[in-house]
This record gives sequence, structure tokens and C-alpha cells, in this order.
Amino acid sequence: MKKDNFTSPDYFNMDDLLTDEHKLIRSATREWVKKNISPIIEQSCQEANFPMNILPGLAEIGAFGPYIPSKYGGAELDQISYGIIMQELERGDSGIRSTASVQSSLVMYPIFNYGSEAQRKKYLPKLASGELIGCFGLTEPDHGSNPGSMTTSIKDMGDYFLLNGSKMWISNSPFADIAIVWAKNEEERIKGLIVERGMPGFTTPETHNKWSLRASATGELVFNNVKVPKENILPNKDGLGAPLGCLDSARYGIAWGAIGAAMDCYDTALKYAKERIQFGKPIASFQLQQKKLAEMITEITKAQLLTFRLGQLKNKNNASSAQISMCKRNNVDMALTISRNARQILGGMGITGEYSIMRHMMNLESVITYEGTHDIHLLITGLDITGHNAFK
Ligand code: TGC
Ligand code: FAD
Repeated sequence: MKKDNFTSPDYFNMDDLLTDEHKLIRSATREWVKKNISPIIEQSCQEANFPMNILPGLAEIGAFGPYIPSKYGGAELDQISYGIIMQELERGDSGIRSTASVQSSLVMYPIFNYGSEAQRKKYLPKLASGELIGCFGLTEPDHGSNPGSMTTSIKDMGDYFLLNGSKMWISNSPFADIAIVWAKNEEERIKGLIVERGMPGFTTPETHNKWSLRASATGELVFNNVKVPKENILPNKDGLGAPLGCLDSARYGIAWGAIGAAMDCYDTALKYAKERIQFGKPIASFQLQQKKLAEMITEITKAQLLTFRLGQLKNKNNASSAQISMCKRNNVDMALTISRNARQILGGMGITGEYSIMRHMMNLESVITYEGTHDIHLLITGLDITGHNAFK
């Protein structure tokens, strides 16, 4: 792996819109990534191994629950700060950003927003410090894009719930201490539960043979007559809107994260194109390569503007789910297209682990699928602008 000399593009002076605190958070996260992720990530991916030893560092830079109030251990930052942290982490690797996204938006968010005060006090400080790691179980083997049809169930047994069923494709499941699990009760209403590792009947088999997100651990959640204490149910919201509310927060973070991956590919390709000599000239001097690079910086800039505006709306609690969908869809597609073009600029070198581009490209194939596929987000926009539901 080459030394990480990343410099971020800022073609429309976006920095003018950031506060000093935003810039400080960005430089701290970027330095942390250069020191702790860039030197090890290629090997982690090659070995399909999540680097567990980075968890305390992620907690220290405030990547676990950045917007959670400090009284529960969070950093109490605004939504743009959260986005910047996700951008910088995904600049390093989507799998590292995934771990922070899941912990913040899919585990801490529901406990903070839907949990009891006792649940907040019990779990949030330990999740913020990385003492506990969580995962989020919504997807099932037969219910991915359509989670409302889930079959995982809870049965009221008087002093506990009996949980049965299984979840699939769950980030962090193989090592998570707790899982936020979505299951239907006897009235077919979706409820959220906090399931703890060690509860009899609860297992988390790992999913192997992934070509994407290899530095992120993915697995199943299997529930075989698990007795879940009643105090572990999230009392303050139920129905499909509850998990979808968490997804809004995570999708927002992914929108920022994808810009990080795109910037890394662009920066690498631009530097390479200026240095690589063919036919006696740098390849950056050929029109075809300039077209690729010019389109990349245009698309990154458009995404930066869209996403910053979304962050302003989020800060005012005024971003709609459809706006978040549009931004997640646009930015991940943008990043994937840029990674493919950047890889071509590097020629044969682009397929090696000497450079980060192919790793980003493979990762982004998951990012364009999870948290709602590219198609699903298009249909969300379609529904929003026409009023016609084309899902069913
Ligand atoms: P629908 O009838 O439209 O809605 C059911 C209820 O939910 C409400 N709602 C939302 N609430 C909050 N946020 C949103 N984004 C919402 N979208 C809908 C809606 O108002 C309704 O409320 P109520 O009170 O009337 O009941 O539901 P549907 O069954 O037709 O499905 C809609 C659809 C397809 C958009 C939705 O199910 C969907 O988004 N599907 C995609 C599934 C998905 O994104 N799964 C992600 C799993 S987690 C993951 O991938 C983590 S990866 C993490 C990582 O590693 O980074
Ligand atoms: P399907 O829903 O079967 O979709 C297959 C194809 O059909 C897609 O192209 C889709 O766009 C299309 N399609 C589906 N419905 C329609 C329709 N109505 N109209 C048109 N086209 C349609 N889930 C979690 O709960 N927690 C996690 O932590 C998590 N982490 C993940 C990590 C990884 C690496 C991956 C790959 C997935 C993860 N997921 C997680 C699951 C992810 O959210 C789902 O894979 C995703 O929602 C899509 O579901 P599916 O794979 O079952 O695809």
C-alpha cells in the first residue's frame, strides 16, 4: 500500500460553508484514518477480516453516536459533523464507515429515540465508548426490499417474549454484543427489541465468501425460542415506520460516506494521470482522460452541494425521507461510476491492491444495495413526485 497522501477536492469552495468546528472534526478524522486505517485496510480486506482493534479509536474520535446528547455519552454534534465523520471514514473504507453507521444510526438512534430512559442509561454510554458493539436486524432471507412482510415473531409469555425467526445480511452480527431486532407480535405489529449475546437460543453465524465489504463482518441472527425480558422491548415507537426512521438516519450518513469514497478515487486517479507517461506525455494531457477526470470533479461537486443542503435540512429536522433517498441514491451511483472510471485511468495498476480504487469499487456494490437498493430509492422518488406507488 502506498503512503496515504490524500487531498480532498473542493472545487466550489465548500469549506466556506463549514464552521471551524466542522473543519476541526474533519481534520481529526482524516488524520485518524491516515494513521489507523490506510496502513492496514488492504490486508484486512485481502484476509476478509474486520480489524477489531480499531473500535476504541473509532469511539475516541466520536464516530459512535456523534449526534447523541453528551449526557448519554454522545459527542452532541450537529448533523453536518456526523456527515463529515462518515465521509472521512468511507474515504478510508466503506466497511469501516458501515461499522460506525450501524452503531450510531441503527443501534444508538433507536435506543435514544424509541427506548425507555432506563434503556438509554443502560446502553448508550457503553455504545458511545465502544465497550458494547451493536447490530441491526431487519432483513430476512425472504424479505429484503419488503421488510413489512417479515416473519420473525415474538409471543407474549407473561413475564417475557419468546422470539423466533432469523435475519440475514447483518453488518457486525458476528461480534456484536447486542442486536436491535425487528419482529412481529401476535397482532402483526412490528416491534423493536434489544437482544443480548448470550441469551440462550440466539446465534450469529458469519457470512463468508463476499467479494465486497471484506473488512466488514456480516452474518445472520438466528432466534430459536429466545426468551427476551419484557424490559428489552423499545416502548416508544412501533410499526414499520420505526425501523424506517433509523434507516433515514443511516442513509443520510451513507450519502456523505459515498462522497468520501468518490473523492479518494478521484484524487488517486488525478495524481496517477499526472505522473504516468505514455507516448512521451503524461496521460493527463490526453483529452479522453481529461473527460473522465473533469466529469468526476463535476459529479463530486454536485453531490457535495446536494448533501450539504440535506445536512442543513437535517439540522432543522426538516429533511424528508424522499430527499434522503434521492441523495443516497445519487451519491452512491456517482461514487460507483467514478470508481469504475478511475480504475480505467490506472490501467492494469488499477486492479491491484497497491491502490484503493478497486477496493472502493467492490465495496460500493454493497453500498448501492444495502439501506434500500438503487431501484427502491428511485421508486421512493417516483412515489413522492407522482403520488402513485409503483412498489406493488
Ligand atoms: P409503507 O406502507 O410505504 O410505509 C410503512 C410505514 O412506514 C412509514 N415510512 C417511513 N417512516 C420513516 N422513514 C421512512 N423512510 C419511511 N418510509 C415509510 C410510512 O409512513 C408508514 O407509516 P404508517 O404509520 O402509515 O404505518 O411501507 P412499504 O411496506 O410499502 O415499504 C416501503 C419501502 C419499500 C420504501 C421500504 O420498505 C423500504 O425502504 N425498503 C428497503 C428496505 C431497506 O432499506 N432495508 C435496509 C435494511 S438495514 C441495512 O441495509 C443496513 S446496512 C448498514 C451498513 O452496514 O451500513
Ligand atoms: P431483494 O429485495 O430481493 O431485491 C432484488 C432485486 O429486486 C433488487 O435489484 C431490487 O432493487 C429489486 N426489487 C425488489 N423489489 C422491487 C420492486 N418493488 N420494484 C422493482 N424492483 C424491485 N440488512 C439489515 O437489516 N441489517 C444490516 O446490517 C445489513 N447489512 C448488510 C450488509 C451487506 C454487505 C449487504 C449486502 C446487505 C446488508 N443488509 C442489511 C441487507 C440489505 O439491506 C438488503 O440486501 C437490501 O435491502 C436488498 O434486499 P435483498 O438483498 O433481499 O434484495
